[in-house]
Amino acid sequence: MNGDGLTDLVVNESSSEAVRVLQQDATHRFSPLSGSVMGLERATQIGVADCDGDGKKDLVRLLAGGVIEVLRGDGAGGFTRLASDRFSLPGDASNFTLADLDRDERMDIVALGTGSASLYILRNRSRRGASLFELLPTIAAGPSGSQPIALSVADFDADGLPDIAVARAGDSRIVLFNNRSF
Ligand SMILES: [Ca+2]
Ligand SMILES: [Ca+2]
Ligand SMILES: [Ca+2]
Repeated sequence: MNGDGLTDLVVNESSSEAVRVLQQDATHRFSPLSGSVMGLERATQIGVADCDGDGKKDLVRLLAGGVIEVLRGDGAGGFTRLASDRFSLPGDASNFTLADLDRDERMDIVALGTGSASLYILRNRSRRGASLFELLPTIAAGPSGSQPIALSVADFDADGLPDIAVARAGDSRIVLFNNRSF
């Protein structure tokens, strides 16, 4: 997170509703990076990716009400929170994954709708210094009551495009969504 070549940890603290960055030193010990703790709305999940292509890792957070918030990293372990870096999904989401679905080298967001059995995709249209995610049409992840609970992205048919797998608790199935959109 601070560009020193050593992998750091980002911790989503649900008790204090904060994010904390733990930096690794050369002896492989982790210590809190000063100024890295942010008082935030509670997030159910966080992810790390360089969303705006400036070479610095950003944080992606899933908030209640189906809101995705991007905190832009400064490359030194600090993050900027801007009101314009929030993107609404059509409904509440239980979890998300980051994947470059259209292979434009910008990480897109795939989220699983809560209760609605829906897949939500936010296509990354960000430019350097400006986060922008465009909501694509919702995809049905299964019939109502199929309870999708987990998703994963990988190129399952080896055509070079990442596909989406959804695990459903209601009918005990794993369903593949072949990427033909891009
Ligand atoms: Ca960035
Ligand atoms: Ca992309
Ligand atoms: Ca594929």
